[in-house]
Amino acid sequence: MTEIGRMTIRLGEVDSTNEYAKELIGQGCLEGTIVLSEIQTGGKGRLDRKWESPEGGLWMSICLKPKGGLVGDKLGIIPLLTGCAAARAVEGLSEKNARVKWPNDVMINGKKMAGILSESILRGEDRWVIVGIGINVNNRVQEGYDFSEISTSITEETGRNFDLEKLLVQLICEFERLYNMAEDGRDSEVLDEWRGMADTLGKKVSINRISGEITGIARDIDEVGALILELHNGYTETILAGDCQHLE
Ligand code: BT5
Repeated sequence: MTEIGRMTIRLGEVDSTNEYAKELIGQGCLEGTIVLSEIQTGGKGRLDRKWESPEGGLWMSICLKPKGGLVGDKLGIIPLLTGCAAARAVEGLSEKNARVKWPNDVMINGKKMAGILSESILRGEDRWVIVGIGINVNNRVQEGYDFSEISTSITEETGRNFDLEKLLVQLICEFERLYNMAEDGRDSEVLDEWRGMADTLGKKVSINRISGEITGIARDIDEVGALILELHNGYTETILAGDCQHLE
Protein backbone atom coordinates (compact mmCIF):
# COMPACT_ATOMS: atom_id res chain seq x y z
CA MET A 1 0.00 0.00 0.00
CA THR A 2 1.30 3.44 -0.89
CA GLU A 3 1.02 5.88 1.99
CA ILE A 4 0.38 9.46 0.89
CA GLY A 5 1.66 12.45 2.83
CA ARG A 6 3.92 10.72 5.40
CA MET A 7 6.33 13.48 4.43
CA THR A 8 4.78 16.90 3.69
CA ILE A 9 6.79 19.96 2.70
CA ARG A 10 5.08 23.30 3.27
CA LEU A 11 6.36 26.36 1.45
CA GLY A 12 5.30 30.01 1.52
CA GLU A 13 6.21 30.67 -2.10
CA VAL A 14 7.69 28.59 -4.90
CA ASP A 15 7.78 28.73 -8.71
CA SER A 16 5.86 25.48 -9.14
CA THR A 17 5.20 22.67 -6.64
CA ASN A 18 5.60 20.19 -9.54
CA GLU A 19 9.11 21.51 -10.28
CA TYR A 20 10.00 21.41 -6.57
CA ALA A 21 8.69 17.83 -6.38
CA LYS A 22 10.91 16.84 -9.33
CA GLU A 23 13.95 18.15 -7.43
CA LEU A 24 12.91 16.17 -4.33
CA ILE A 25 12.60 12.99 -6.40
CA GLY A 26 16.10 13.66 -7.77
CA GLN A 27 17.34 13.86 -4.18
CA GLY A 28 15.68 10.54 -3.30
CA CYS A 29 12.50 11.52 -1.44
CA LEU A 30 9.95 9.09 0.00
CA GLU A 31 7.20 7.87 -2.29
CA GLY A 32 3.98 9.69 -1.40
CA THR A 33 5.76 12.92 -0.39
CA ILE A 34 3.58 16.02 -0.74
CA VAL A 35 4.71 19.55 -1.57
CA LEU A 36 2.36 22.43 -0.74
CA SER A 37 2.81 26.13 -1.33
CA GLU A 38 0.72 29.15 -0.34
CA ILE A 39 1.64 30.92 -3.59
CA GLN A 40 3.16 29.77 -6.88
CA THR A 41 4.97 32.33 -9.01
CA GLY A 42 5.34 30.00 -12.00
CA GLY A 43 2.36 27.65 -11.63
CA LYS A 44 1.94 25.58 -14.80
CA GLY A 45 -0.92 23.98 -16.65
CA ARG A 46 -0.56 21.45 -19.45
CA LEU A 47 1.62 22.39 -22.45
CA ASP A 48 3.39 24.90 -20.18
CA ARG A 49 0.35 27.16 -19.92
CA LYS A 50 0.26 29.52 -16.96
CA TRP A 51 -1.70 28.48 -13.86
CA GLU A 52 -2.65 31.48 -11.66
CA SER A 53 -1.87 30.56 -8.05
CA PRO A 54 -2.50 33.45 -5.62
CA GLU A 55 -2.91 33.06 -1.87
CA GLY A 56 -6.10 31.27 -0.82
CA GLY A 57 -5.97 28.31 -3.22
CA LEU A 58 -4.68 24.79 -2.61
CA TRP A 59 -1.55 24.30 -4.75
CA MET A 60 0.14 20.96 -4.25
CA SER A 61 2.01 18.04 -5.81
CA ILE A 62 2.34 14.39 -4.86
CA CYS A 63 5.46 12.30 -5.69
CA LEU A 64 4.45 8.82 -6.83
CA LYS A 65 6.28 5.69 -7.99
CA PRO A 66 3.41 3.75 -9.58
CA LYS A 67 3.43 -0.04 -9.56
CA GLY A 68 1.05 -2.99 -9.97
CA GLY A 69 -2.05 -2.00 -11.90
CA LEU A 70 -0.70 1.48 -12.62
CA VAL A 71 2.24 0.89 -14.98
CA GLY A 72 2.69 1.44 -18.72
CA ASP A 73 -0.42 2.70 -20.50
CA LYS A 74 -2.35 2.65 -17.22
CA LEU A 75 -0.46 5.74 -16.00
CA GLY A 76 -3.18 7.66 -17.87
CA ILE A 77 -5.60 6.70 -15.10
CA ILE A 78 -3.72 8.82 -12.51
CA PRO A 79 -5.06 12.25 -13.58
CA LEU A 80 -8.59 10.81 -13.74
CA LEU A 81 -8.49 9.31 -10.26
CA THR A 82 -6.92 12.52 -8.94
CA GLY A 83 -9.82 14.51 -10.40
CA CYS A 84 -12.30 12.18 -8.65
CA ALA A 85 -10.45 12.58 -5.34
CA ALA A 86 -10.44 16.38 -5.67
CA ALA A 87 -14.13 16.46 -6.62
CA ARG A 88 -15.10 14.26 -3.66
CA ALA A 89 -13.02 16.36 -1.24
CA VAL A 90 -14.59 19.58 -2.53
CA GLU A 91 -18.09 18.08 -2.25
CA GLY A 92 -17.40 16.93 1.31
CA LEU A 93 -16.34 20.39 2.38
CA SER A 94 -18.62 22.67 0.38
CA GLU A 95 -21.74 20.48 0.00
CA LYS A 96 -21.77 21.58 -3.66
CA ASN A 97 -22.02 19.06 -6.45
CA ALA A 98 -18.61 18.70 -8.14
CA ARG A 99 -18.08 16.90 -11.46
CA VAL A 100 -15.03 15.74 -13.42
CA LYS A 101 -14.44 16.88 -16.98
CA TRP A 102 -12.18 14.82 -19.24
CA PRO A 103 -9.24 14.80 -19.04
CA ASN A 104 -8.11 16.90 -16.08
CA ASP A 105 -10.64 19.40 -14.76
CA VAL A 106 -12.97 19.52 -11.78
CA MET A 107 -16.12 21.58 -12.28
CA ILE A 108 -18.82 23.19 -10.16
CA ASN A 109 -21.92 24.50 -11.99
CA GLY A 110 -20.18 23.94 -15.35
CA LYS A 111 -17.16 26.08 -14.40
CA LYS A 112 -13.56 24.97 -13.84
CA MET A 113 -12.67 25.01 -10.16
CA ALA A 114 -9.58 22.77 -10.24
CA GLY A 115 -7.00 21.42 -12.68
CA ILE A 116 -4.62 18.46 -12.58
CA LEU A 117 -1.16 18.29 -14.14
CA SER A 118 0.43 14.84 -14.23
CA GLU A 119 4.09 14.61 -15.29
CA SER A 120 6.35 11.60 -15.53
CA ILE A 121 10.13 11.38 -15.05
CA LEU A 122 12.73 8.62 -14.84
CA ARG A 123 15.12 8.40 -11.88
CA GLY A 124 17.59 5.65 -12.67
CA GLU A 125 15.43 2.67 -13.61
CA ASP A 126 12.39 3.98 -11.75
CA ARG A 127 9.45 5.77 -13.32
CA TRP A 128 8.04 8.48 -11.06
CA VAL A 129 4.88 10.49 -11.56
CA ILE A 130 4.33 13.94 -10.13
CA VAL A 131 0.66 14.73 -9.85
CA GLY A 132 -0.03 18.43 -9.42
CA ILE A 133 -3.40 19.59 -8.10
CA GLY A 134 -4.59 23.19 -8.17
CA ILE A 135 -7.91 24.01 -6.48
CA ASN A 136 -9.41 27.51 -6.38
CA VAL A 137 -10.64 27.65 -2.81
CA ASN A 138 -10.69 31.09 -1.08
CA ASN A 139 -9.12 32.95 -4.03
CA ARG A 140 -11.27 34.66 -6.67
CA VAL A 141 -11.07 33.93 -10.39
CA GLN A 142 -14.37 35.24 -11.77
CA GLU A 143 -12.89 38.67 -12.53
CA GLY A 144 -9.67 39.93 -14.04
CA TYR A 145 -8.45 36.94 -16.04
CA ASP A 146 -9.07 35.91 -19.63
CA PHE A 147 -10.44 32.60 -18.26
CA SER A 148 -12.74 34.30 -15.69
CA GLU A 149 -16.01 33.45 -17.46
CA ILE A 150 -15.31 29.73 -17.50
CA SER A 151 -13.82 29.30 -14.05
CA THR A 152 -14.78 29.56 -10.42
CA SER A 153 -13.61 29.00 -6.85
CA ILE A 154 -15.30 27.33 -3.91
CA THR A 155 -15.69 30.72 -2.21
CA GLU A 156 -17.28 32.24 -5.30
CA GLU A 157 -19.79 29.38 -5.44
CA THR A 158 -20.69 29.36 -1.76
CA GLY A 159 -20.00 32.87 -0.45
CA ARG A 160 -17.93 31.33 2.37
CA ASN A 161 -14.27 30.77 3.19
CA PHE A 162 -12.91 27.28 3.85
CA ASP A 163 -10.12 25.71 5.91
CA LEU A 164 -7.42 24.55 3.46
CA GLU A 165 -6.17 21.98 5.99
CA LYS A 166 -9.58 20.27 6.13
CA LEU A 167 -9.69 20.15 2.34
CA LEU A 168 -6.16 18.73 2.24
CA VAL A 169 -6.97 15.94 4.70
CA GLN A 170 -10.07 14.88 2.74
CA LEU A 171 -8.19 15.06 -0.54
CA ILE A 172 -5.35 12.87 0.71
CA CYS A 173 -7.81 10.37 2.12
CA GLU A 174 -9.77 10.09 -1.17
CA PHE A 175 -6.60 10.07 -3.27
CA GLU A 176 -4.98 7.32 -1.19
CA ARG A 177 -8.12 5.17 -1.46
CA LEU A 178 -8.41 5.48 -5.25
CA TYR A 179 -4.67 5.27 -5.94
CA ASN A 180 -4.29 2.07 -3.93
CA MET A 181 -7.37 0.54 -5.58
CA ALA A 182 -5.78 1.17 -8.98
CA GLU A 183 -2.34 -0.15 -7.91
CA ASP A 184 -4.09 -3.28 -6.59
CA GLY A 185 -5.50 -3.96 -10.07
CA ARG A 186 -9.00 -2.64 -9.32
CA ASP A 187 -8.60 0.05 -11.98
CA SER A 188 -11.92 -0.83 -13.65
CA GLU A 189 -13.71 0.11 -10.40
CA VAL A 190 -11.77 3.39 -10.30
CA LEU A 191 -12.80 4.15 -13.88
CA ASP A 192 -16.43 3.35 -12.99
CA GLU A 193 -16.18 5.87 -10.17
CA TRP A 194 -14.89 8.46 -12.66
CA ARG A 195 -17.81 7.64 -15.02
CA GLY A 196 -20.24 8.18 -12.15
CA MET A 197 -18.88 11.70 -11.55
CA ALA A 198 -18.33 12.67 -15.17
CA ASP A 199 -19.71 15.82 -16.71
CA THR A 200 -18.37 14.98 -20.17
CA LEU A 201 -20.02 11.66 -21.05
CA GLY A 202 -23.06 11.84 -23.35
CA LYS A 203 -22.24 15.42 -24.32
CA LYS A 204 -21.35 16.89 -27.70
CA VAL A 205 -17.71 17.96 -27.37
CA SER A 206 -14.95 19.45 -29.42
CA ILE A 207 -11.42 18.17 -28.78
CA ASN A 208 -8.41 20.24 -29.68
CA ARG A 209 -5.41 18.01 -30.33
CA ILE A 210 -1.96 18.72 -31.70
CA SER A 211 -3.15 17.04 -34.92
CA GLY A 212 -6.26 19.29 -35.13
CA GLU A 213 -9.80 19.68 -33.86
CA ILE A 214 -12.39 16.94 -33.82
CA THR A 215 -16.08 17.05 -32.80
CA GLY A 216 -18.38 14.26 -31.64
CA ILE A 217 -20.36 12.76 -28.79
CA ALA A 218 -18.24 11.68 -25.79
CA ARG A 219 -19.46 8.10 -25.31
CA ASP A 220 -17.08 6.58 -22.76
CA ILE A 221 -13.50 6.22 -21.55
CA ASP A 222 -11.45 3.09 -22.26
CA GLU A 223 -9.29 1.02 -19.87
CA VAL A 224 -6.42 3.56 -19.93
CA GLY A 225 -8.64 6.62 -19.51
CA ALA A 226 -8.70 7.66 -23.19
CA LEU A 227 -11.92 9.30 -24.43
CA ILE A 228 -14.09 7.38 -26.88
CA LEU A 229 -15.69 9.84 -29.27
CA GLU A 230 -18.56 8.98 -31.62
CA LEU A 231 -18.19 10.93 -34.85
CA HIS A 232 -21.09 12.19 -37.01
CA ASN A 233 -20.51 9.32 -39.48
CA GLY A 234 -21.05 6.76 -36.71
CA TYR A 235 -17.37 5.75 -36.45
CA THR A 236 -15.58 6.06 -33.13
CA GLU A 237 -12.20 7.61 -32.40
CA THR A 238 -10.15 7.07 -29.25
CA ILE A 239 -8.45 10.21 -27.95
CA LEU A 240 -5.49 9.95 -25.57
CA ALA A 241 -4.87 13.65 -24.96
CA GLY A 242 -6.30 17.03 -25.88
CA ASP A 243 -8.33 20.00 -24.69
CA CYS A 244 -12.02 19.25 -24.39
CA GLN A 245 -14.77 21.82 -24.80
CA HIS A 246 -18.36 20.93 -23.97
CA LEU A 247 -20.62 22.20 -26.78
CA GLU A 248 -23.91 21.71 -24.92
C1 BT5 B 1 -4.51 22.53 -15.82
O1 BT5 B 1 -3.93 22.83 -17.03
O2 BT5 B 1 -5.67 22.67 -15.55
C2 BT5 B 1 -3.53 21.99 -14.79
C3 BT5 B 1 -3.34 22.92 -13.63
C4 BT5 B 1 -2.44 22.32 -12.58
C5 BT5 B 1 -2.05 23.32 -11.53
C6 BT5 B 1 -1.31 22.66 -10.38
S1 BT5 B 1 -1.10 23.75 -9.03
C7 BT5 B 1 0.03 22.69 -8.28
C8 BT5 B 1 0.88 22.09 -9.38
N1 BT5 B 1 2.03 22.91 -9.67
C9 BT5 B 1 1.99 23.43 -10.90
O3 BT5 B 1 2.85 24.20 -11.40
N2 BT5 B 1 0.87 23.04 -11.53
C10 BT5 B 1 0.09 22.14 -10.70
P1 BT5 B 1 -4.74 23.24 -18.34
O4 BT5 B 1 -5.87 22.29 -18.58
O5 BT5 B 1 -3.69 23.36 -19.38
O6 BT5 B 1 -5.36 24.64 -18.00
C11 BT5 B 1 -4.59 25.81 -18.02
C12 BT5 B 1 -5.50 26.97 -18.38
O7 BT5 B 1 -6.44 27.19 -17.32
C13 BT5 B 1 -4.77 28.28 -18.56
O8 BT5 B 1 -4.33 28.42 -19.88
C14 BT5 B 1 -5.84 29.31 -18.18
O9 BT5 B 1 -6.70 29.56 -19.29
C15 BT5 B 1 -6.67 28.58 -17.14
N3 BT5 B 1 -6.27 28.93 -15.77
C16 BT5 B 1 -5.10 29.42 -15.30
N4 BT5 B 1 -5.12 29.56 -13.97
C17 BT5 B 1 -6.35 29.16 -13.56
C18 BT5 B 1 -6.99 29.08 -12.30
N5 BT5 B 1 -6.40 29.39 -11.15
N6 BT5 B 1 -8.28 28.62 -12.30
C19 BT5 B 1 -8.92 28.27 -13.42
N7 BT5 B 1 -8.36 28.32 -14.64
C20 BT5 B 1 -7.09 28.75 -14.72
